[in-house]
Amino acid sequence: MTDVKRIPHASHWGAYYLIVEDGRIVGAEPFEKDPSPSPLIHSVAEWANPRRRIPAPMIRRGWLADRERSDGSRRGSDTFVQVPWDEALDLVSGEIRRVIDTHGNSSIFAGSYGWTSSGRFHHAATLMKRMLNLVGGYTDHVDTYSMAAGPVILRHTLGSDEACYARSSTMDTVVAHTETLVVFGSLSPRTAQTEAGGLSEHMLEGTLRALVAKGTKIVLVSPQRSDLPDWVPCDWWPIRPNTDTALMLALAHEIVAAGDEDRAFLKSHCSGADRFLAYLAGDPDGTPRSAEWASGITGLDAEKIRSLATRLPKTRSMVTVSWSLQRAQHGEQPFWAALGLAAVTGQIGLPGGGVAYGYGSSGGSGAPIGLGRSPGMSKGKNPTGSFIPVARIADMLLNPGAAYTYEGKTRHYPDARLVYWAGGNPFHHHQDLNRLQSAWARPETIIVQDPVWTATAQRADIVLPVATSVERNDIAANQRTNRYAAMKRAIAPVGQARSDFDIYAGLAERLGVAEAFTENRDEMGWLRALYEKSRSAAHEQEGFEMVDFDTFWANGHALVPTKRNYTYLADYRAAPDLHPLNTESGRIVLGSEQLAGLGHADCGPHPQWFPPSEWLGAPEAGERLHLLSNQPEGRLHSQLPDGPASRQHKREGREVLRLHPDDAARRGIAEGTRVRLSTARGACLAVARLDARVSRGVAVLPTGAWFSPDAKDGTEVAGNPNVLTADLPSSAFGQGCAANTCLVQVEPTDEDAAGADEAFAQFLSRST
Ligand SMILES: Nc1nc2c(c(=O)[nH]1)N[C@H]1C(S)=C(S)[C@@H](COP(=O)(O)OP(=O)(O)OC[C@H]3O[C@@H](n4cnc5c(=O)[nH]c(N)nc54)[C@H](O)[C@@H]3O)O[C@H]1N2
Ligand SMILES: Nc1nc2c(c(=O)[nH]1)N[C@H]1C(S)=C(S)[C@@H](COP(=O)(O)OP(=O)(O)OC[C@H]3O[C@@H](n4cnc5c(=O)[nH]c(N)nc54)[C@H](O)[C@@H]3O)O[C@H]1N2
Ligand SMILES: [Mo]
Repeated sequence: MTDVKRIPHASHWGAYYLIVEDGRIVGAEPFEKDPSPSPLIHSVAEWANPRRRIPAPMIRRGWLADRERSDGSRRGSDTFVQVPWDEALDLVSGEIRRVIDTHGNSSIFAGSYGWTSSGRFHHAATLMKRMLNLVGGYTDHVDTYSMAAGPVILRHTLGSDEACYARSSTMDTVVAHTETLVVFGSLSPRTAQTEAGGLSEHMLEGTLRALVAKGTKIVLVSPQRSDLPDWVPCDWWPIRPNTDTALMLALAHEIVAAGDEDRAFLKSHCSGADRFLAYLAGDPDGTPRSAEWASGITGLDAEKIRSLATRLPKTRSMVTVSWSLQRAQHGEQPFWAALGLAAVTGQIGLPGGGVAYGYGSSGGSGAPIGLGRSPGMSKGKNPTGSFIPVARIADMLLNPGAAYTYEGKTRHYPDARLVYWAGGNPFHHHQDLNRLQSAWARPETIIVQDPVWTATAQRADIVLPVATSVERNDIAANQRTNRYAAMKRAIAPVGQARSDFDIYAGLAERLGVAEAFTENRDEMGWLRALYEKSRSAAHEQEGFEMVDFDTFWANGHALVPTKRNYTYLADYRAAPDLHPLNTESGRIVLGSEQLAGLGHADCGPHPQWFPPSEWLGAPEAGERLHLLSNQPEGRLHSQLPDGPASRQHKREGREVLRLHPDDAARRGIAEGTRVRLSTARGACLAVARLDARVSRGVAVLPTGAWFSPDAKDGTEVAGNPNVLTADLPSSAFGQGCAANTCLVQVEPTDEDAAGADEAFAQFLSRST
């Protein structure tokens, strides 16, 4: 008789049930309370497929022979030797010890950026940091690839970056109050289906339907009409990428020029407004930042800009800015300029008014606010205090000791000898991967802990195979969900895989800190303890009674307290002196003394338009297209590339490049043509799709293809945009990644290169 089980589980894309038949995952069913479940749940069974899994601990042959003196440039081409777990853990703990003793703790780079699984207990990077802090610490990273330039500038101008994450105004206030919603970037279930830690109810689609029903006026400012679902009527403004700041400045200028600005609000709630208004008026170069001025930069119609400027202060208006806008050179500016525009309308702190950052960028932004305390393991304290801005990894590896600036301070890169990565994929997430590849040859030792043979694991010295979330027990949670979800073990670990916790516990034992690391709890002991801590916090802080752990585990989910109908900065608006912001003036900063003092050429004392190094308005742009590498609809980044949700969006096993039919025709490209994309930094292949919802001059290639450079000429064959992008900082102030600033050559090709699947098969036969 077959044994069929329905096992509750969850991922960053939500809660669901795994249907398990005789120990095999045969399907997935959505969580019954999720109004818009993500199609990604049907890809989860792919974790069980051994094809991409790392079967056992593996050591690179050259490293095994020569250890820290091995030739790092062989990473990616050397073969691997399988070793028993005990030997692998001895080697890893030996390396940690050696590097601490010879070079100091800061020479261990364990920033380990990445999304890993949604489980809050087996969280790969947190557990690694917990272990390393017990032996003296490591070099960490700050900010994220998602968000760096934007939050950095907001910390200094709004006093906090929480408007971007846990504290943005809830979107129910937009439905109830907003009359004009201006979306810079996107507002789309494509990105909102995921949230770090997962959501058990996806609400954006319902919110959008409510806005449609109400007839709220929506202006979509984006190079892509598909950044808002087709069924949401809007006025589409196909802006040139990276020029939004100019439009925001012009809207502010026209409001001021018409005398419609809220003088009282600027005076009572802002500092440095004079500096900002003087710039709008034309200081210092005599160019007023008018609708005509912005029209020349953005490619938009000046009359339309002026009429929106008339409307914004006279209706309840909300400006929302996607996270993507600050993943660009000068990415600080659109976030700051949007704050300036909202301040000029005087609507900050009013329900449905002001500015929001990242509605829909992830499922939690704009969802009800979690009042509980999300369960999570403690990292402990890092005694080194050493860190780098997350996207400066290649700079750090290439230039140990070199000076750089960040948030107004001069700092120096540490001398990283050991790199330990768990739960992230830099050969997916970093820009200019060919440059990263050269930098990656530098460290003495690289350890990667992942379930699958990612491009990063392929380039490691020691590879530790991890059990995926479906092979262990955990809890999915975060500060924006209304329910914690049980992630129950559905199948036995594949091959010799072990859980992240078990791996670190084994290392902690070898490093003499086992008890401090495990606190004598096992997996289920920790889940119970973490859950009960959150449950008491809900009781003590909110008087909310969550069910006990056993009931939660039996049900598969538990409600947590949330707050709806929340307006960010309502308290500050009502009483600025009682609720001062954590800025230089205690007010919203529109003109910054700090930035004036720093004198950065690429981040000045007020929101400002700076032409990026690559954009369509540059005289040297020529025939190139502006490449946007957005989030893949059928995947989370590089994860589960063979699942049905991901496969559905590929052709020939490659990623699909979308471009306007006119741009395609001019290049002799038809639907389905194989194309070659190139910049001075690298080249990749993709398959063309013609799409009139993409603005002219723009090309869109989602992220997430497994980095697969062809052995002959290095052309990347799977369609990974990061061989094309530039590894430039947003500015000397924010140091964020600038993936969306990139001009590319696009041409048809009959290059008969291997596909991505063949490239992976070649790796396996060559290396293992
Ligand atoms: N060009 C361009 N590049 C970008 C972006 C862009 O817009 N354009 N976006 C950037 C952004 S916003 C982000 S957040 C990054 C994302 O970059 P990453 O977060 O690095 O991407 P993922 O593919 O999610 O990597 C997660 C890794 O964790 C592994 N994993 C899954 N579960 C477990 C587990 O339980 N334990 C362990 N140890 N490992 C596990 C997966 O196999 C995978 O290799 O990419 C950035 N890169
Ligand atoms: N399905 C899925 N969802 C995801 C993820 C995933 O991998 N898969 N990743 C998650 C993560 S880690 C993050 S950080 C968020 C990111 O969330 P976002 O940053 O909001 O997502 P993106 O898809 O990078 O960009 C959204 C849109 O911005 C537009 N855009 C790009 N540049 C510009 C510009 O200069 N001006 C204007 N006006 N528009 C521009 C593009 O048309 C793009 O489609 O998404 C999350 N959601
Ligand atoms: Mo992200």
